[in-house]
This record gives sequence, structure tokens and C-alpha cells, in this order.
Amino acid sequence: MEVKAAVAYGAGKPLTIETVQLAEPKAGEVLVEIKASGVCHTDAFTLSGEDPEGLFPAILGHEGAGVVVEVGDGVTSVKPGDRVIPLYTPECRQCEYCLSLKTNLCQAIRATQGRGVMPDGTSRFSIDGQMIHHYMGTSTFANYTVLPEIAVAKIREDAPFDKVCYIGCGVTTGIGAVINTAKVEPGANVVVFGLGGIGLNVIQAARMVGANMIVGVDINPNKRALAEKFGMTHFVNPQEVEGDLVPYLVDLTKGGADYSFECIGNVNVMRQALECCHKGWGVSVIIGVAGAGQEISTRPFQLVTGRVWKGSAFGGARGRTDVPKIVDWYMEGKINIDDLITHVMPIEKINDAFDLMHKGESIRSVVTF
Ligand code: NAD
Ligand code: DAO
Ligand code: ZN
Repeated sequence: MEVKAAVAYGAGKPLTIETVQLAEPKAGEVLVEIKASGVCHTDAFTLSGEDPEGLFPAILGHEGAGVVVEVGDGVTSVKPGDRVIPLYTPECRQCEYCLSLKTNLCQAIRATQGRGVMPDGTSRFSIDGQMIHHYMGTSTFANYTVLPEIAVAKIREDAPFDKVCYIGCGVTTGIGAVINTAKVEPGANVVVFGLGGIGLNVIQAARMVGANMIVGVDINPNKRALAEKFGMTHFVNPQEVEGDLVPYLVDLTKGGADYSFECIGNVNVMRQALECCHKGWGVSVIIGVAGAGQEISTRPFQLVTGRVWKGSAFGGARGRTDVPKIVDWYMEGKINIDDLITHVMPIEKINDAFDLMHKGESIRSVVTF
């Protein structure tokens, strides 16, 4: 079939809207009509050329929501008409990783997903015979996409696509990092670095679990008001702090953060996030994705004296199990998504979404089809 997609032809080039050929789903795969897709910092990261796994040409996008249109042989967990959220972290429930219950990093289709192809090693997308890569196993910047059955979460029928698409990455990543990865407890003092689409979800989850101080750190003062609405109790602009940021935050939290979260992708900030943690028990969670080849560093004594450095991918969430529950939380008014979706535009305007992100003027832009 012919589909409409925003195609990334190369690093640093704007996306172009193209008619793309999409092959039908093979065994174990599903065809999904994408109704809406968020534009995440990670799409921009790949488009910039900084992503070591970035492949071109590709159809980017990993934060979508849509409807199953057709299923391939052997598919049993979804049927045409079901509403779904694509999962860049699948959940096969059979691999060693899934069965361990120690991680959400299902490895069932990892190798092919990283090569931009479906599990059989081929792409379903092409233009005039030229293969176009899938991206993160999802490629949601197209009005139809093909996904492995294990990479879709079935969600309730009344969930609005242009809101719950954000649960496909940003919401789940931020909320899951607090609940699944850090397991923040009531009364904890939390420091969040970066008040963008991920950091604000960390803040709303920290409030939800009953954190005490929720300190937000951002160089953009325009992020303050929304962060306060989501639960931030103290705002720190590093550019306005006299002297070093780390001792300032340790003083502010009266000994250091019980939990800190890096939601930027800056290796220098990752160090600050670890070192502002409380001696003896503070836990720092890296969420941000740093550029190719970059490394983190600290003095080992920071860890010897009890601080813990962790990372979190997709908020530690098991997609098929956890994503439908997060959709329920949204529908029940337990979490706020609406105020984070600052811009909605047709797919034809997708490059504007990247411009707004780079200018720091959006939290989330959502493209619709
Ligand atoms: P964003 O651009 O919306 O937000 C980043 C925020 O950081 C902005 O508010 C910006 O002003 C602030 N910032 C930049 N430099 C700063 C500095 N030096 N000190 C303080 N604040 C600074 O990005 P986002 O969509 O929230 O994504 C954040 C990061 O999370 C990205 O690296 C993204 O790739 C990553 N990410 C990770 C996962 C995961 O599963 N681990 C999932 C999605 C996104
Ligand atoms: O299993 O080795 C693996 C890789 C899993 C990829 C997890 C990606 C999470 C971070 C990327 C940001 C996503 C938007
Ligand atoms: Zn698995």
C-alpha cells in the first residue's frame, strides 16, 4: 500500500513528506494506522547524526498511537480495530531478559531493531524499490506502519490518540524512572535536572509518590511556571548560582538529594546529578542520552561513600503490561498529559516541531495524520 511519511534522508537534513510503499505484515506482525505521534528529543538526536545507531534513509518517530488494521499469521494478542501504542522496548514475555523480571530490556528482536529492519531482516518500507529503514522498531512518522506483535500495547477504546501517544515514550520514561527504577518513597528529597518533556514527568511522578522537596534545575527560566504546576517546590537556574552548583544543591536539600534524575543527556550534568546525592544512600538515575563517544566520570570515592549511579530506559516499564495501566491513570485524571502537549500540527509541519524543540519553546509537539 502507499502511505504518507516524513522521511529522514540524512543527518542534519529536514524531513521530507513522501509517498512510501509499505508491504503487508508478515507472520507475527501487525499493520497499524498511526493517528498521532509525539516528537521527542531522541528523534532530534538521531536526526542530528549524534546517535551511533542512526541509519538513513529512515522513517523516524517512536511516540505514536493508532489502530490495528490488519494482522499477520499467528497474531493472537491484538485484532483489527484495537487501539494500540507502539513499543520501542518490546515485551515478548519469553526471552531470558523478560523472564528474569529484573529488566524491561526484552532482547527478542533487539538485533534486527538496531539494524533498522523487521525481525526477518527486511524492511517493509521502500520508495521506488529503494529500502527505507525502520526506526526504533516503530517508525511512527508515517500514517501506517508495520510492527512486531510483541511491540504493541493494547489500550482502552476511549483513549484520545493525540494525548496518549506521549505515553509511548516521554510520560512512561519519566514516571517509570521514579516508580520502577528509583522507587522513590514518600518524604524523599528529589532533584531533577532538565525540565523538558521527560523531566516534567519525573516531577509529576515524584509528587504522586509523596516526595518532600522536588528541586528542578534548568538553564531556561521559562520552564519554571509549568514545572511548579507539576509539583516542583524549588527552582534552580545554574547560571544564577554563585559558586559551584553541587554544594549549593547539597545545602538546599540539607545533606543531598535522596534521588536525582538527569533528563538532559549532558555528561557534565550527569556528574553533578550524582555528586549532589546524599552521602551514604543517594541514588542518581541517568535518563538523558549522551552523544556518540561521550563518557561519564566521577571520583570513585563518591560511590565508595554510598552514592549509587543507575540508568533507566523507557522508565523500566514492561510495555505491554505497564503502558495500558498508565493510559488508565491518564483517563482517571491521576496524571496530567494535556498541559505538556504544547503544540499539535499536521505531519506536513513536522519540521516546525523540531524547530520549536530546539528553540526551547515546546514541551511536546504532536503531529497528526
Ligand atoms: P527536552 O529538550 O524537552 O528537555 C531538556 C531540558 O534540559 C530543557 O528544558 C533544557 O533547557 C534543559 N537543559 C539543557 N541543558 C541544560 C543544562 N546544562 N543544565 C540544566 N538544564 C539544561 O528533552 P526531553 O525530551 O525531556 O529529553 C531529555 C533527554 O532524555 C534526552 O537526552 C532524550 O534523548 C532522553 N530520553 C531518554 C529516554 C530513556 O528511555 N532513557 C527516553 C526518552 C528520552
Ligand atoms: O536492549 O540494548 C538494548 C537497547 C534498548 C534501547 C533502549 C532505549 C532507551 C533510550 C533511548 C531513548 C528512547 C527514546
Ligand atoms: Zn523478551
